[in-house]
Amino acid sequence: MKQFGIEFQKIRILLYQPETPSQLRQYSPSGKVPVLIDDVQPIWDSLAICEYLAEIFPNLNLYPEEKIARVVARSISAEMHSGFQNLRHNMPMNCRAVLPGRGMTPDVQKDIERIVNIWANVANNSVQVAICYLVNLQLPMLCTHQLF
Ligand SMILES: N[C@@H](CCC(=O)N[C@@H](CS)C(=O)NCC(=O)O)C(=O)O
Repeated sequence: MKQFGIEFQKIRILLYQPETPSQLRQYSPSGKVPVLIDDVQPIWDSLAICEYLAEIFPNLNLYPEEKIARVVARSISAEMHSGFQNLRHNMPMNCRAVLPGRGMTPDVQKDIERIVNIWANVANNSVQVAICYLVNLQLPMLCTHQLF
């Protein structure tokens, strides 16, 4: 939102603290971040937030204008959102966590190769998709911000 000049206020909540679940529930029905609250309505999932912003700010072209580039951008966003379970499980984005027994496995390696492959194809085929995708990666850092 910052990238596109959309005004918003940020609420900071420390994750993984004893009081975190009750604090998150004040804003987010799922008890997770990110959540964007527009007026009184929460939108509580990163992809839903991206889609919502694309819908209410059509002039900003958050997704590419060109149909095929848009389809590819949406497919990548959806795959990123629902996929890579082995990578997420074994190498979660928590810089303070110590996770004995987790780390690189053959399945994690496959997830990483798929991500590299997505980027290689995007770079070869469509600059517009790449720009959109980079921008969308920033969008989840919306309203409620996690602190490590
Ligand atoms: N599918 C959700 C995932 C949300 C999610 O797992 N958020 C984590 C932080 S990245 C969270 O809120 N963790 C806090 C908790 O589970 O207590 C999305 O992308 O919005």
